Amino acid sequence: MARRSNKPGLEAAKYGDQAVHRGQGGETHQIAEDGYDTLTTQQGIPVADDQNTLRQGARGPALMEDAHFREKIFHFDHERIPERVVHARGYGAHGYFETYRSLSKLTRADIFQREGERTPVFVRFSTVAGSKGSFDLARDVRGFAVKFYTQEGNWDLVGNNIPVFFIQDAIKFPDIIHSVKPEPDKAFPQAQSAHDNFWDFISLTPESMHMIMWVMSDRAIPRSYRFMQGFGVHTFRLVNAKGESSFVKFIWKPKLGMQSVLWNEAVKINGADPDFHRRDLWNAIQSGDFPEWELCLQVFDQEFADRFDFDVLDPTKIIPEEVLPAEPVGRLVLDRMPDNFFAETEQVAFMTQNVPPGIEFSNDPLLQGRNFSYLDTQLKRLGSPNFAQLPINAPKCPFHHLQQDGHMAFQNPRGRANYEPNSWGTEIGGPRESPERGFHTFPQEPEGPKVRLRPESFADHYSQARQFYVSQSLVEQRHIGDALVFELSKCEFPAIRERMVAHLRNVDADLAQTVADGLGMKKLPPAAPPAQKPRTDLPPSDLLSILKNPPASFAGRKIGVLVTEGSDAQLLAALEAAATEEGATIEFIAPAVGGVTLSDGRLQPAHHKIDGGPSVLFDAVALLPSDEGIRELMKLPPARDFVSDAYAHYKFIAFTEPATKLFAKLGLPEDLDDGFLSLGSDADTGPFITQCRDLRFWDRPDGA
Ligand code: HDE
Repeated sequence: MARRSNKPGLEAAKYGDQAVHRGQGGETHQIAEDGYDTLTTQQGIPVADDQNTLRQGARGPALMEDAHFREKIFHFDHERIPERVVHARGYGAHGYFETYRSLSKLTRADIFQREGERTPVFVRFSTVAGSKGSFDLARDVRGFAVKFYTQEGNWDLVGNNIPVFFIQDAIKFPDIIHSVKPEPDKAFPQAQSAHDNFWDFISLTPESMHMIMWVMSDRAIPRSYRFMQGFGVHTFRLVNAKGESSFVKFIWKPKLGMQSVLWNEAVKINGADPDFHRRDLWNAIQSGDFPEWELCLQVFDQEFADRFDFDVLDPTKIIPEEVLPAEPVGRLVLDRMPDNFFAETEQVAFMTQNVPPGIEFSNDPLLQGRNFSYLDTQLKRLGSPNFAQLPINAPKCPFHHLQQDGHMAFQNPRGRANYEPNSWGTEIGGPRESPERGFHTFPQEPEGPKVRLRPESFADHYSQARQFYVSQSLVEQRHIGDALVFELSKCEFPAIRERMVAHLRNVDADLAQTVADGLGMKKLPPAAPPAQKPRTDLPPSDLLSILKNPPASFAGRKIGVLVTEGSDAQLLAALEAAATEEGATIEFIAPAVGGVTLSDGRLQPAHHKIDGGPSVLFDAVALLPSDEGIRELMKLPPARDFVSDAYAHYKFIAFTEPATKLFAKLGLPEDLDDGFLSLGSDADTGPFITQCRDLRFWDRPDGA
């Protein structure tokens, strides 16, 4: 059991089998050592009995003087804090950011001055709509929030895995979020956009159409956090030491490439393993397979902004990389899980307004509104203006300010100076401003009178929605159509469905027709009147597609290997070796978790009993039953589901001959397609791994 200790100076900790627990600030704080393992109260008073309350007589009433009981229950009663109003469900990790080169020509930001410099980071991934206890594979945007602990203060790049947003002005944020959250009278549906309120709002908000294309695409059901891109979304500003400014968009690209799951898989994964994404990140980092992303910058000047097709301040628009390439400037590596979820992942407070000198904002009205919102929300959630003193939020560079007191202040400045100017001199007079080092805001000229007005340049709501759609492969386009049909089929009000199809007519005629057919709509509604005529001349951007940009290898992926009594030991060893060589992992699934005895008499323990390890949890499967094993397997419904799902989800399937009996029982075509690979006893398993690099065999006609 972990015990809390205040013994100073201990470097290593040991409890149970686990050793060395560093706190988020690097200090050791959960310690139990010989001679130092007595349970105490928070006041340090040793506890003699933690099993029974103090009572008057063995069967008598409890006594109010039981301070240990009172303290324990009091603390338990106060364990919960409000969950985040959005992005409540999340998972975080520590790591570092390493620069490829100096960007001093572009920015004076200290983090970008020196080649090869590493800056510590904490990253939190999240879903948006669901509450803390919801499932990982909701169809939703994913948060991708990075806190860089730079030498000139914390920089929070609070992004998403989608480069645009639903709305153009922060004043609409409560509305979009209310609409997607559980309906207020019913308190459901949880973590889902497939309901009337959401689509009602969307169908009345044409500016959301571009974002809707992304959210209905496979981007909204990522295979794991490790396989998704991240985006700063807004246009930001970089300012160099001479005070020269350029605009920038930030993009994170995963080294392992992008990958998503199918909707039918997502639904099943949520039942089989609601923590699928958490588990994936945990397993990867704990096994030393550290995920990496490259930070890429799209840098441009005012002249580019003036001639670009859309307003660079409009957060519902992207700048296609074919128009403006994104240059890699550094890498992010996540290499350490938090010691304690609550202390770090739950209490981390990201704020868009945290930018160090050299990085600034544009006038994007969504970003400006966010800068206002994030401070408020932290106070509500963490309950004290001193939340920046929590180790996960505190800067790792020296910091000096004259703010003091308040709830939970444990870093009040020493000495008599708590104001400035003062005449006490720097020794005892505290910190002073520094015109040289300090943050100077870029002196942008104001524009025009005070107005509540949406600029004309934000009026095109459909052209980039169309560009995204036509940039997708046919498979991906089909998924977008299916997702829209699924979601809108959950809307009870025909008028909402019709309004959506009316918008889709401005995006793409085929898509509108597909969705109308899927909804059983007898007649197409007229196209929605657009604020500005949609363009059809924007060229497709292949980089917007996941499938057109496949990964270079099967590294980081997982193969589910179904084994039975008597499975071929040699084959299994060969498969494991080939997978490891590729950087992929293998998990064994067997009729019982205790495992199976292989052909060479060796016991192979299983990771999963068959009904706890469905094929949706894996990227590819190998079915290696023996002659005797297949008979038992065929009697098990989960074994049948394992195979039929792998088939329907277009997965690559390696198999030994006995498995064909199961294929026949499931009614799979006798003439197996090229997504299947038969393995003999001394087979080379390399080709199967090579095949798996394509991730799915999309040519299968009867998939999900
Ligand atoms: Fe957020 N958002 N947001 N958001 N957001 C929050 O801050 C808000 C927006 C994003 O892992 C809240 O600490 C407003 C865009 C992430 O802790 C809150 C608007 C993008 C996270 C808030 C937006 C984001 C948040 C809730 C419209 C992508 C999770 C809890 C103007 C660029 C950070 C919290 C974490 C969290 C407000 C829109 C990303 C309430 C008002 C656009 C990744 O402050």
